[in-house]
Amino acid sequence: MRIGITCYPTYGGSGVVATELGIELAALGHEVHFISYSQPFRLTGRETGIFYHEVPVSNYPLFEFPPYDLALASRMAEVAEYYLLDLLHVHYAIPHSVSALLARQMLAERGKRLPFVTTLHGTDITLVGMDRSYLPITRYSIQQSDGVTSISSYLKEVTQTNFGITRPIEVVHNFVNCDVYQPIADLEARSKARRRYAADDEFLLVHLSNFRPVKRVTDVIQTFAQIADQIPAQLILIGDGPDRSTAEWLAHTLEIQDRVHFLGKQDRVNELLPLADLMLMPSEMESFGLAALEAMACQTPAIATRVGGVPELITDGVDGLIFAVRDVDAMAQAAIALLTDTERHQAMRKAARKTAQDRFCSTRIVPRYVEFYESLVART
Ligand code: GMT
Repeated sequence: MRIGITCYPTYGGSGVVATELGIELAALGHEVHFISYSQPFRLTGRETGIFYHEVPVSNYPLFEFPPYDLALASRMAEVAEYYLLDLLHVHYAIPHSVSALLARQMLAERGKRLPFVTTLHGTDITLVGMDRSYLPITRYSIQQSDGVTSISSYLKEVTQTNFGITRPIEVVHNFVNCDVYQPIADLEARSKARRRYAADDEFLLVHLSNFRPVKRVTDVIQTFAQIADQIPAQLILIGDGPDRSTAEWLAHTLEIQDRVHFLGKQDRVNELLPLADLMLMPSEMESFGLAALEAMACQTPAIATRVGGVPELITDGVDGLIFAVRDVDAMAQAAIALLTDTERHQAMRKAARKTAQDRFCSTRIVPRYVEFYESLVART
């Protein structure tokens, strides 16, 4: 098939899923065309079967807000026509779904078909989408999509309830490539790489996010401060965003700055996650929790919060631990108890990898998208 994909190309879960999906589809022999304002950050531009089409947004003194949505719709229609796309798959409803709807209408007028799939990722529904200025148009474009998928059952229910969506929504969970995200088999190589951040007798914890308020990065620092007070430990934080400086300030205030390493945005998180013993993901909301899944595939279980779709990923006490949002004390005590119980920790590490492999590997999930595309193209 020839598939167009639009996503936010910057750091964020929806862009990661869209990019990884494109890579997997191309590996299966499909032709994938990314249409976005810049090249998705996990692409090199040299992948076979993947093409990137930039959306130029020209400015004009009259435009206080350059209309990206319109430029995107035009580019979608052009690319679909020139490259004979079978369908468009847009990730994150706002504004991508609306642009796809316009592109479909533009082509329909000229007798051409361009069905589109909208995948809902989370904040497009739970935060941004609930804003009154976006809600009616978001609802309309979801309703008008030829196919809609959601990354968790939780998000499907929220979309149906809060948006009054009546059309079918297919749940297709987030996925991970279990060959790319895996434990480091060579233990000596792992120890060597790990020594960049922690001594052999220290535990290593990790956090990975876009440092938005919803991620509660300050809870990561508070939790870690309690852990480091009781046992030897270091923390690496991967990513960047609005709450980074507050987190840095807090690390200094709590006098743990020497044990907290802010790594910023990293391209190859699959090389860092397997170095850690435990992930901290104390989010206010996660529609799924892709970062935890990526860590689990590397045999790094997560301490997370009982929110959104997280319980669809983590079975509490088996392949991770889940707590109430803000319960920093409980998360810290649980982390200490787990890390100091080698047998239980090892069992949880193995269970985490098993969950990723058995339920969320790209080899299981990506074919579901392909089937979904095929049924949609046959129907429209
Ligand atoms: O996590 C974010 O803030 C980014 C956001 C996005 O849409 O880019 O991530 C959402 O999509 C991910 C991939 O589907 C999910 O795994 C995340 O749980 C979800 N984030 C939230 O719901 C806060």
